[in-house]
Amino acid sequence: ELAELVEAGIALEAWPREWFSVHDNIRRPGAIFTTSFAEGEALAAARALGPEAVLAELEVSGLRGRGGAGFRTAQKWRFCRESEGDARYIVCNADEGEPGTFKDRVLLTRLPDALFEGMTIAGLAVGAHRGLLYLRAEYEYLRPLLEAVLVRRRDAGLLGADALGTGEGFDIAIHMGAGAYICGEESALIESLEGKRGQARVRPPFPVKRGYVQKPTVVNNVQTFIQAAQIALRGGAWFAAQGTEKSPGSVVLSVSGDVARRGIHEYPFGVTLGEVLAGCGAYAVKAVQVGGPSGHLVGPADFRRRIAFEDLATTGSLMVFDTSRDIVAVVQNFIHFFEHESCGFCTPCRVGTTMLRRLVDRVAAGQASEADLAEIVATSLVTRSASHCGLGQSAPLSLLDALQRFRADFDTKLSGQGSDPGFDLDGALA
Ligand code: L3W
Repeated sequence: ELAELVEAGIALEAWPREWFSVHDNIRRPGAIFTTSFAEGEALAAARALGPEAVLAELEVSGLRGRGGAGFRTAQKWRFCRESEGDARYIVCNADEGEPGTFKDRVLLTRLPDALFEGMTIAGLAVGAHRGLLYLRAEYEYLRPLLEAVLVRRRDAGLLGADALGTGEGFDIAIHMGAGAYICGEESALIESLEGKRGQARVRPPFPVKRGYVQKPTVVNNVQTFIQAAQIALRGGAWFAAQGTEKSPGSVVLSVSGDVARRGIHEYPFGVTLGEVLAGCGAYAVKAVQVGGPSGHLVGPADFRRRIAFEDLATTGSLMVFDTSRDIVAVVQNFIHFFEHESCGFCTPCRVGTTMLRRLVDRVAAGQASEADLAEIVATSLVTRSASHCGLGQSAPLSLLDALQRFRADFDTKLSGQGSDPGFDLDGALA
């Protein structure tokens, strides 16, 4: 249906609002959905400020990357600006592949001008003249809409020969992904942009030093660019007025699962998990997967924790499971995903995810013993510590959390057969 509307050229504003399910829980400074701006407004402010003052506002804002890791945006942009190179690049990571996460899809759909404006401002701040939007293959239906926005911005002089306002140009091209989850990792994404197979590079050097075609490159998430544009327009202090000291601004959460109001919920950082669950109409919650399968699986004991980089860190999603859910089935689904998406480059991830998938399948089938649980833990610890990139390092996290917090779900499935594990399972989990 959505694809048909795009093809028919029906204006975004006319699309049914409920399709986006955006629940704006805050109308305060820093909120992303309630503080959009007119086309060109933020860029005009950035042109007037100039690169140094834009970076200074970003520093004051304390903005941290909204792709998950929370690296300080001002620092990243400054590193790139100060790196040696005859060309620099701005890359937007719109490869939103984390299961349960769909905030960037909504942002791309609702605020595409703000995104391109943020990328252009990044170009101005670091001295780049080319931007690349790496768009998830599954979001292909958004491409005509985004291309149309690019054309309009070129016509308006907001992209093209004098986009930066100093006689210097900036333009943006869209590059489609091909469906690989690994390409959400920034260095694999860069490999993919260069036409190579998506495999994570060794970092350092970080992309700010050697990124796309070995040139200094800023890679940021969709939301990070939009918020940087808002900051250029309204100032760093405006943004830092909400959230916590270490996590300024708001968190935009994709909420799915056993809640009454699924969709995008925006809250100031520092909100407790329990407050968000209550706000979304969650009921009889047993577990919440925070930050997608690569994040952590938590239980009611964690509901008082704060969503912030310094506590329960996520910039992405909450998957809510009520008391009717079997946690073994949940983590079984996750480990199948990771085995499928492992790029196969390094042994700990390639073999580790396969071993874990087989073991969890055995538990789910009622064929496992206590020794298999011990094997799950031992294999998880190796996969977590020895994998080359974030995919393998995070693949076993939910499994370890599940064994720690929801052990009863595993124990009821054990066959009662098998040898003594000869392994301190609880000690390893602790
Ligand atoms: C310069 C240094 N730059 C770190 C930069 C680095 C990157 C950012 C974060 O992602 C999470 C995890 C995954 N000099 C630097 C430096 N940087 N030190 O800061 O880096 P890092 O290493 O802390 O995290 P990471 O491995 O890049 C870890 C998730 O991010 N992830 C993200 C996917 C995001 C998308 C999206 O936005 N559409 O798909 C993928 O791995 O799950 O939670 O920029 O260069 N000394």
